[in-house]
Parts: sequence; C-alpha cells; structure tokens
Amino acid sequence: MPARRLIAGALLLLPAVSASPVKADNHLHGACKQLDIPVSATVDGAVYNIPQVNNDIEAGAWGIYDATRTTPHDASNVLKNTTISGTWNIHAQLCFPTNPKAQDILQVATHGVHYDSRYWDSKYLPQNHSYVEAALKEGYSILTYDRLGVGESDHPDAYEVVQANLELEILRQLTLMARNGSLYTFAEQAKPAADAAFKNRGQPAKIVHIGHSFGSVLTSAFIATYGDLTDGAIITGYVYGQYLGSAGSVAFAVEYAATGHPRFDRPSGYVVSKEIGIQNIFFAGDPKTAYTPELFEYGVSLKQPVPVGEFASAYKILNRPGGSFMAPVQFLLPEHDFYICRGDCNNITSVEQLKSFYPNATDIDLKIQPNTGHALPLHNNATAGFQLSFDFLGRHGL
Ligand SMILES: *[C@@H]1O[C@H](CO)[C@@H](O)[C@H](O)[C@H]1NC(C)=O
Ligand SMILES: *[C@@H]1O[C@H](CO)[C@@H](O)[C@H](O)[C@H]1NC(C)=O
Ligand SMILES: *[C@@H]1O[C@H](CO)[C@@H](O)[C@H](O)[C@H]1NC(C)=O
Ligand SMILES: *[C@@H]1O[C@H](CO)[C@@H](O)[C@H](O)[C@H]1NC(C)=O
Ligand SMILES: *[C@@H]1O[C@H](CO)[C@@H](O)[C@H](O)[C@H]1NC(C)=O
Ligand SMILES: CC(=O)N[C@H]1CO[C@H](CO)[C@@H](O)[C@@H]1O
Repeated sequence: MPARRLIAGALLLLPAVSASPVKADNHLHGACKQLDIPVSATVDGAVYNIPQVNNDIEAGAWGIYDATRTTPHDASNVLKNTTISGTWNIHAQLCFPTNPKAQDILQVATHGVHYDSRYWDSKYLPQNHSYVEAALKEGYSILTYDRLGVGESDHPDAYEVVQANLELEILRQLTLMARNGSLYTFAEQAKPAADAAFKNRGQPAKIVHIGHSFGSVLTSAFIATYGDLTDGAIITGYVYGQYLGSAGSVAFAVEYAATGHPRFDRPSGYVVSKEIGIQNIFFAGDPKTAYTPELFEYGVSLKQPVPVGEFASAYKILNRPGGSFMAPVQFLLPEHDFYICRGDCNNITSVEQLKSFYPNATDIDLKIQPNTGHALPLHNNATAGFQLSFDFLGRHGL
C-alpha cells in the first residue's frame, strides 16, 4: 500500500503534537468520546395507512402524498395500534469542557430531520460554526446523539418502528442515564478508557435540553411531559403555528435513500433530500451575506435519510402543553426559516402565546437570529446566535 506509506511518511514530518497519555478525540475547548449506547424502550406505536417507498418515483410520490391537503396526520390514519419494544444502539458524543463552569451543567442536544448529530458540531470552521465548540468554550458539558434511524444509530423499520413516541422515550432514557450517573460511567469505560477527563465524573449537577427542528419538537414535548427531568431548555428552529410545515414535504425534494446520491445503507421507507431540498429547508436569508458557498456545500455533505413513519406519527407529540415544566425556556428562531415560518419568523409568535404551552415556566424568552435560515450553525454570525442562548441560561444560573 504505497499510498498509505506515503501518508504515514508525511505524518512523521509533522511535529509531535503531544506525548501525553491516551486522550479522547480532542476538540478546541474540551475532550470528547464517541459512544454506542444500548437504549431499551417500550412505547405505544401504530401501523399507519401510508404508502410504501421502494424507489425514486415512490419517494417523490410520498412527498406529494404527505403534502396533499386531505392527507390525515392524526389518529384517523391508524390501521392498528401496536406496542414498540426493543433495545437499540444510539450513537452519541459526550464532551467535557477544558474550563468548566463552577458546577457541571450538561446540555443534551437533539438534532432534527435530514441531519444527524454532526449538525451541532461543524468540522468546517469549528470555531465559527460548531455549537459543541461554543458550548465547551462557555464551560458546558454536552451530549449530542444520532436519533434512532439516523447516522450511526440503528436504522430499524421506517414505517412501524421509528416513530415519534419512541424517540421521545429514547430522549427520556438518555436523560435518566445522565441523571443517575450511568451515562458518565459508561463514557468513562468507553475507549480510550484511560482518558483523565472522563474519570470519576459522578453525574451532572444540572441538565439543559436543547433541540433543533424535529429535535425541538421532541425537546418541547419532553419538557412539557417530564418537566422534573430538566433544568432548562433551548428550542431552536421550531415553533408551533399555522405556518409550521406549510411548505410541505415536496420542498424536501427527496429520492430513495438506498439508491440516492450518495447511496445510503437503508431499508424500505427511508428517503433523502437532493441538494435543492437541503437548500429549501436549511439555507435562507440574503444569499450574498447569510451564508457562503462553502457552508452550503458542507450543509449538503451532512444530509441524512428520513424514515417516513416519523411524519405519520409526529402528531402524537406535536403541540403538547405541559404544566410540569417549572424552569426557563428560550425559543430561538432563524429570521428566514422557510419550513417553520414560511420564510419570515418575525412576529410569528409571542411570549404570551408560548406561555399557554408552559404556564409554570419561570421565564420564557423569544429571540430571532437575523439573516439566517433553518440551519442556524451553518450561517454567518452563528456564534452570536449561540451566545443569545448562553446569555439566557447564564441569567438563570445555568
Ligand atoms: C388506537 O388507540 C387509540 C387510543 O387508545 C384509539 O382511540 C383508536 O381508536 C385506536 N385505533 C385503532 C385503529 O384501533
Ligand atoms: C471566525 O471567527 C473568528 C473569531 O473567532 C473571526 O475572527 C473570523 O473572522 C471568523 N471567520 C469567518 C470565516 O467567519
Ligand atoms: C439509570 O437509568 C437508566 C435509564 O433508565 C437505567 O437503565 C439504569 O438501570 C439506571 N442505573 C442506575 C444505577 O440506577
Ligand atoms: C401548573 O400550572 C397549572 C395552571 O396554573 C396548575 O393547575 C398546576 O397545578 C401547576 N403545576 C403543575 C405541576 O402542573
Ligand atoms: C449577529 O447576531 C447578533 C445576535 O442575534 C445580532 O445582534 C447581530 O446584529 C448580528 N449581526 C449581523 C451582521 O447580522
Ligand atoms: C407587532 C410586532 O410585534 N411587530 C414586530 C415585528 O417584528 C419586528 C422585527 O422583529 C419588530 O421590530 C416589530 O416590533
């Protein structure tokens, strides 16, 4: 393998970075480990009356079906109620900051549809576009994970397994593991086992939940349902309202994932956006100033397939109010979010309206990040947007 030897030879010419003992995958502002966590869950599921998708034509037809004005997105589309039960591998990344806050505050971040956990941790100009780096710099610990069906997590049946209830329960199980210390113990034992940053961590003092898009649907339902399991929340790129999803699934411009460009190792029912679909959903604002061609290209490279059962089952957790949430929550909306606000989030909601969802929240904040589309970290000025959330949390001792 001459090529490999050449690379190895070139590496030898680099100055030795460090002779220190085993180190986890280092970030600029902390140490991270990649984890594969077995998560068990049992929830109510359903068999829905939705079309099968096994090729490109059926993928396009699914988009039209899903966006058709008379297509039901509720219980009337259930053919049969089921129980979904099993243990799935959830791929995650846990990071501890180099300069932590006085108490360990863990952020648990849930990504949306069409992306995986890399959404939070851009490798392109990470100091400007990685939320993980910004959180670590601010002194937070942070857990990001690939939702079920996405990235390096398991990819089970797209119709009858990957459903909203199950994903909510997986978020609850991960949170319980963090609260009782088993997450940190699991991470300590994961390779490289000798990393000092992961030794004897106990458990976090506080947990903040942050979501983006469908991850915010999950996070907002989570805090409404299990208010006692969270100390604060940041809801980005999502607010319930008449324009939510009104652009419709045709805007995703999907093809069949198993034969897509690139191809994904996915079974029946997984669809993936073409480049124009990624632009429609994630990139907006003035194209001269809001983002660069490099950011767009990077955003396209992160794309991930979507299981169609997620759309049929989302109604089960959408728009869920909850009095048990007695903590602060911030809604951070990209000004020109196309899928959530049909391109203009100004005045789309109000603190008053949000209070009806969380009547016992200690504080509700609503912020708009200017000249930005749905993928907040992948636009210019992203770090100033991150700071809005850190400032809000900081005001509440988080
Ligand atoms: C499924 O369960 C719900 C809630 O219990 C019930 O209202 C509905 O009628 C059931 N649907 C079917 C098709 O059995
Ligand atoms: C990235 O952020 C640094 C400050 O951390 C700034 O000086 C630089 O201009 C930014 N670069 C880009 C391309 O946005
Ligand atoms: C911690 O919580 C997880 C998730 O619910 C559970 O599986 C585990 O048994 C718990 N561990 C301890 C030590 O309580
Ligand atoms: C939350 O607020 C509602 C309405 O004000 C109240 O009835 C309820 O007892 C409060 N507490 C919880 C835990 O729901
Ligand atoms: C960058 O974002 C911050 C925080 O939202 C905002 O105050 C500022 O005006 C933005 N700058 C530009 C050039 O959009
Ligand atoms: C009536 C109202 O709330 N108007 C607001 C709409 O949004 C712009 C930009 O965020 C504000 O400046 C207005 O006050």
